[in-house]
Amino acid sequence: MPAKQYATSLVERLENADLSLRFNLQGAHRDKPELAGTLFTIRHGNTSSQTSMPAAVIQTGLPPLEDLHTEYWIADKLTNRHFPKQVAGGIHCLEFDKHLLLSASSNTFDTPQETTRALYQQLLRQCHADSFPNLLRVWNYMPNINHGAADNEIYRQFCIGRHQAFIDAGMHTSTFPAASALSHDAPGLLVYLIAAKRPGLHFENPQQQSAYEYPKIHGPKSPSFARATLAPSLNCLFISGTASISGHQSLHIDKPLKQLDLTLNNIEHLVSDICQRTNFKFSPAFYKVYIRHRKDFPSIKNALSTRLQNTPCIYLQADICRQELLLEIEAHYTIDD
Ligand code: 3EB
Repeated sequence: MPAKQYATSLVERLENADLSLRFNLQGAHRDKPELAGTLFTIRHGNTSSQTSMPAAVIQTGLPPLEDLHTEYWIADKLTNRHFPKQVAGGIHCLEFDKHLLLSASSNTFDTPQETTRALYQQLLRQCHADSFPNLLRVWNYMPNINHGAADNEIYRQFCIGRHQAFIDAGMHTSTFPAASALSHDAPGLLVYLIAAKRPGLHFENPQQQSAYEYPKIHGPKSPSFARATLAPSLNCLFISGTASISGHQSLHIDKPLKQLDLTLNNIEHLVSDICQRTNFKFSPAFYKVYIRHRKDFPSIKNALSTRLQNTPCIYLQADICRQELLLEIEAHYTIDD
């Protein structure tokens, strides 16, 4: 699409923005009532779940590396939020202003390819049944992501199953959404996603090969995700899990701080490229930092604090989808007025 036409269509979309997302990170020792306007919360770690929370709660098995363990997703200018419900296949649904939050998990993950395909098929069926066919953002948390040799590795098998389900649902590379895929301490695969009536705009990073075009040395089916998805209807830019990868190659083996540097450079380059293409400005809202080894947490946190200044960060322990990667960072930006 020509740049001018593209910018115009973005402005139109923005003017139709339903709501505006905000984020707040919290730890334990919080006896405030639910934060006003909370749309849903993501609680990390196997903390005992609180009952009688009015908002939708998704619980992951990602161990937090410090006291902050809960993401509050807050909606300003929300006009309509349905009551959270559970539908066929144990899928949890929350509908809000032309968007759908879905989550589902499997009990086990012994056959990752088949389980992933089946879980995704159920989720995508639900999106279509409710007329929210456009994926804006997907999170994937699975047990033992690096177990299994070569192409039997759990992550690689997961990639095959996800791709099959996407193709079955009529999707292609141009509709793949921003995503993250990490290991967590739970027996099954947890997938949660945001889908919408209107499509988001997906972007690639000029410094990285598109993940869906990675060569086969990284697995028989390349990963199905975009580097970023702009969701004007949420006033939000979702940056996918990003790591120390240049082109398609992992760099800085065994050097966590160098990996951090390249990861942040990748994110900054991607965001400034999207700025240029769209003429929008973005402000960082929060970063989610996945670290493989607990011992690397203090030095990574120290380096990140200097570089990011006031951007809130949540730090979680997670194995990353390639054995040599020591960290991965996903980011959430809001569109400036
Ligand atoms: C990468 O850039 C690192 O399979 O959904 C990052 C984000 C990664 C999402 C996914 C994988 C995924 O290839 C890994």
